[in-house]
Amino acid sequence: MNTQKIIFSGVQPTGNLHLGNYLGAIKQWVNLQKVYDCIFCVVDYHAITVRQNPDQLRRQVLDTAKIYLACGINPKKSLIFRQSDINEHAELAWILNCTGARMSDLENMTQYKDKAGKDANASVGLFDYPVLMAADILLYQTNLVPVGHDQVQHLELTRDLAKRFNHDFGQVFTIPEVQLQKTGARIMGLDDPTKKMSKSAASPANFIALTDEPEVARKKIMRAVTDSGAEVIYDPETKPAISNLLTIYHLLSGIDIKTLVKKYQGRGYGDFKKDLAEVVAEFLTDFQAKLERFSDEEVEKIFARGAKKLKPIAKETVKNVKEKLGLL
Ligand code: AQP
Repeated sequence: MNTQKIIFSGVQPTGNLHLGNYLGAIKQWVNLQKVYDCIFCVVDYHAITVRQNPDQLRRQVLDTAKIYLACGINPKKSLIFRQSDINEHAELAWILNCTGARMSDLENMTQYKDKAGKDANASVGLFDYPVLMAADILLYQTNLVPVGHDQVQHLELTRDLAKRFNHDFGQVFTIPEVQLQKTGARIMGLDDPTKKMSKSAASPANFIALTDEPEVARKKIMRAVTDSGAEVIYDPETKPAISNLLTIYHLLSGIDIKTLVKKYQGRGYGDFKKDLAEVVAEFLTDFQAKLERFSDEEVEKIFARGAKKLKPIAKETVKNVKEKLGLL
């Protein structure tokens, strides 16, 4: 690693990665890797905060890395690794649990409230997930974390934990900044534009998975809920559904939103959706052709290389932390 900015981000290998994950997070990774030292993790320890089928999890870890590669992450430029290959993630999370994280911090996390709801059987891991995320980021002295909007609150906590530790025990951690896309940081569900597109949504009509058959995706776009009225207008407040579809169209085609609005003036939702369905289907066809090129063996080699380079950095951070605490 040289002295330039360090970028860290990751995705949970749970369910089907979707257009929200791509447009909100992974797409910006591809550009960032041209300029910075990037580390992209498949965060399997996060995945087990809810019960997983072991065989399926093994498969999804590899498939998630293949998605990174098919999206354009270059393993010769960026490091890709599996979180559980570096045990310092869990070790630092425990230390941060004890040194800076407060019950009140975690009780305020909206994602926990959304996911656990009133389920008394929700795991402690699900509650504590933001502290593990902080450990992931802080281990590598990360400067920038490119994520979707739903992770902003977790990033704030990461910054707080780092500041508290540095203040209470002495300087160890770099304070990371969040990096959001100008548009696309919050892609909404196709079945409900008031909630974000999510892998764990109750209905597959909520999302376009990156592995959806192009024909299936086409139908999902045609059936996506729309707003009252018939005009293609960009106004997320009053027209959340059509604004979300315009955002997806813009990000996949590169055509700016103003031009799209002009193009569909007076033409209604039908024409607009038909064209967007085509854009999405073309994107998926191209993406899935790339996805097929990567083998499990290749991914395992990329993971091994990532872990080999990153383990010493993680070890060094944990050593510094332990020294400050009197554990070494
Ligand atoms: N709808 C979204 N719009 C923009 N960005 C999004 N991200 C997730 N959903 C959207 C971003 O994708 C990255 C990886 O997310 P994750 O898999 O680690 O977990 P998540 O944020 O909880 O995503 P999901 O899809 O909603 O998964 P489940 O349903 O498993 O919780 C992150 O940068 C996230 O911001």
